[in-house]
Amino acid sequence: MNVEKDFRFNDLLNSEHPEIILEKVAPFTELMMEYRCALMEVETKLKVLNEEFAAKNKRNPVETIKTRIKTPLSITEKLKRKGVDVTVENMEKYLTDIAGIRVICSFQDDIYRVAKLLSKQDDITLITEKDYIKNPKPNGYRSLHLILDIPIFLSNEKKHMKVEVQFRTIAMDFWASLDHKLKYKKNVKNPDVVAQELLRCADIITEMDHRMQEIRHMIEEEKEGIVES
Ligand code: 0O2
Repeated sequence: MNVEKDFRFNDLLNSEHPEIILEKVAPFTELMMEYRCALMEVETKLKVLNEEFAAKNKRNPVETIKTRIKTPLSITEKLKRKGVDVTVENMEKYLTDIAGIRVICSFQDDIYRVAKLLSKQDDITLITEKDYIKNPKPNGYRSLHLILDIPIFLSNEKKHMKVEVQFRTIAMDFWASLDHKLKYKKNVKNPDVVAQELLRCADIITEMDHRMQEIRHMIEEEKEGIVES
C-alpha cells in the first residue's frame, strides 16, 4: 500500500469541503463505469461466439479473455503525450483504449474468424483495424488491434463507447508478456542484443504458430463431419 498516496487522498476528503472534491471526481468515475459496461458487452459477445463455435466444431477458438480499464495515471500520461488537457471530455475524445479487452485465441486463423464475426454484428461499428500480424512491429510484436464502437444501454440513454480489442495467439501473448516485463527492467546491459534476441524469438513463435495450425488442419481432415462454417 502506498501510504503517502492514501494519506493525501484522506487529507483531501477530510478537508473543509469534501463534497466539492467528490463532485469533481463524479464525472470521471461515471465514465469509468460506462467503459466497464462496454467491456461487459463485448466480453459477452465473444463468449457467445465461442460457445456456438464450440458446440458446432468441438473446440474453442478463444482460450482466454482478459479485460482491463486503463489506470488514471496511464490515462493522464497519454493525454499529456497527445498535448491536450487532462479532462474527462478529452478522455472520451482523444483516447480509444481506456476500455481494453485481450482475446487469446488458439490459432491464427481463429483470430481473423472471431474478429470478423464480432465486428460485423449490427450494433458494432469497426472504427479502426491495425493488423500487426500481417505487418508486425519492427521489434517483432504481433497482434490484431480493433477499435470498436459499441452502444451501452443506461437507464436514460443509449451511449456509444469505444473499446480496444487485441487478438493474439497463445504464443504471441507469451512473447508480448515477456517483452512488456523487459521494457520495465532498468539498466539492461546490452539492450541491442536483447532486442535482437526478442526479434528472433518472435520469428520462432510465428513459425510455431503456423506449424500448429497446419497440424490442426491435418487432424481435422481425418475427422469427418466436423466442418467449420
Ligand atoms: P497497456 O498497458 O497495454 O494499455 P493509439 O492508442 O492508437 O493512440 P498506440 O498506443 O501507438 O496509439 O497504439 P498501438 O501501438 O496500436 O497499441 C498500443 C497497445 O498495444 C499497447 O498499450 C500494448 O498493449 C500493445 N503493444 C503495442 N506495441 C507493443 C509492443 O511492442 N510490445 C508489447 N508487449 N505490447 C505492445 P499500452 O498503452 O502501451 O499499454
